[in-house]
Amino acid sequence: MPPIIVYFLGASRSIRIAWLLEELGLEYEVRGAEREGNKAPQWMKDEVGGLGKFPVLKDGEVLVTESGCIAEYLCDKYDSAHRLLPAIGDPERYRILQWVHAAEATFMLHSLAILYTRWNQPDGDVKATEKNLAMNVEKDLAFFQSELSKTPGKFLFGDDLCVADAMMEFSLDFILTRELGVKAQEWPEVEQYVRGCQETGTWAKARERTGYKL
Ligand SMILES: N[C@@H](CCC(=O)N[C@@H](CS)C(=O)NCC(=O)O)C(=O)O
Repeated sequence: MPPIIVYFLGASRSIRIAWLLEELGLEYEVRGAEREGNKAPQWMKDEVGGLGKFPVLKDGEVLVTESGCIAEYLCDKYDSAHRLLPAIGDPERYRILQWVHAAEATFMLHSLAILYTRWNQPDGDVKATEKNLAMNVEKDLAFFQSELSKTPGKFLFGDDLCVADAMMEFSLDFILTRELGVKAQEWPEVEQYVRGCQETGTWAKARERTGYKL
């Protein structure tokens, strides 16, 4: 089998997939580059086709897009012990998948609205718009913190990492680092959670392999 290829765009959600590949102990090739003027280089888009957004995973003949879908694919195919994601039908699976989806469809959706406002409305009343949009991000982070406080360990479901953490770490780090709707209050528990994720050996290895920096 040819090695798994991860198409990795610098400073992006692609880190989720490199981290998961490290967690699963899989061999993989990193193919990618930094952005050129906020966009992925054309050669990357040409190689994978489709929408031209990254990460993209190539596993032999199988091409998978959308980081959440790639995460689920990798678990279903390579996590036969169900360490990162429980089996189909197990109620715990859906408690975990809730976060896999929320990472994109809630946390990134709400925070990107603020970033896009900054980028696209330079002459408008960005501050007032940001303040309104920040309410969603604040609710998201408050919910995350309250769920986190229910766990006895440092990750979302205890001391063992799962696929929810591999998805949520980037969303939260992105929100905190780009200061998207977080200025009204401090989020020490969220910061500590992100640090805990980044202190895992597999995250560090993924960063080293890919040159990732947010
Ligand atoms: N929902 C998608 C989002 C993918 C996405 O928007 N990727 C951005 C970077 S984080 C991208 O590839 N941008 C490059 C471009 O627009 O040229 C996922 O989770 O994979």
